Amino acid sequence: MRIDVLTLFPAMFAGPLDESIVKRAREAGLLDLTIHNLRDYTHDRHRTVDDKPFGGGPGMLLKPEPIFEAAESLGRDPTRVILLSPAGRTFDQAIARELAQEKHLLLVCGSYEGFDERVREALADDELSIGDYVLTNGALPAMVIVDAVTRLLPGVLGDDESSHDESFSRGLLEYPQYTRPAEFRGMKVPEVLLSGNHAEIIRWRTEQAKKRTQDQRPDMLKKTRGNGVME
Ligand code: 9D3
Repeated sequence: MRIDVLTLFPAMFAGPLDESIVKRAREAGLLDLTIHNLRDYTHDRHRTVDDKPFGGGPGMLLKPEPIFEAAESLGRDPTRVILLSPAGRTFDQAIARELAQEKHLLLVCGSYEGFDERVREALADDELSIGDYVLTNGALPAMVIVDAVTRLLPGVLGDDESSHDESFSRGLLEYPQYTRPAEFRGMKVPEVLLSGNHAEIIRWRTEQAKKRTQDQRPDMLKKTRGNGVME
């Protein structure tokens, strides 16, 4: 899969996408990721990317020309152009699975300044937020989306890592887990896990997962169709 990211803050991307699973995916040629500086698509001396809103009002807006020019100069058409903004629909695992099917994404990061509406009208296929809190710009959201989508690409995770996602536990929070030692500072691992009784262990884990989900994320139980599979 190819992902292009358009941002005013390319330096923010150094680090998170050069580590761990995303690094491995890039090295294996499974992910072709390029970060582009929006300012590189301006032509004036001051490399202007923003301007005042027509009709007045506070703040500035991202000008349409550099964004359109960047999108057009990326060559082979992206299969999905996605704006990142607090006004988008909320990114979730179902959207991550959908995006992982695409050949080529273009992620356009917003900033405190919004987009000129013509970018939405004539360029974007989609507009995503990563949640209801205010960030300074769309760079972290872009990294979040690249990370979530990359681990779903075929061949990126080992069999061990990926089969877990398909297991019965999907749609529920993780059950409590323990490793050695069986007793640590007086805290004991639940007896059932040491019992070797597999049916009993599965029952215990399911019950614990449901309890924890009810407690921490009752909204997740409403979202499933009773089969524990996340939509
Ligand atoms: C005055 C209205 N503000 C919206 C709540 C303006 C505004 C604030 C912050 C516009 C852009 C931003 C910068 N944030 C993003 O570009 C952004 C974002 C976010 O702030 N939270 C969650 N997801 C995202 S995706 C892009």
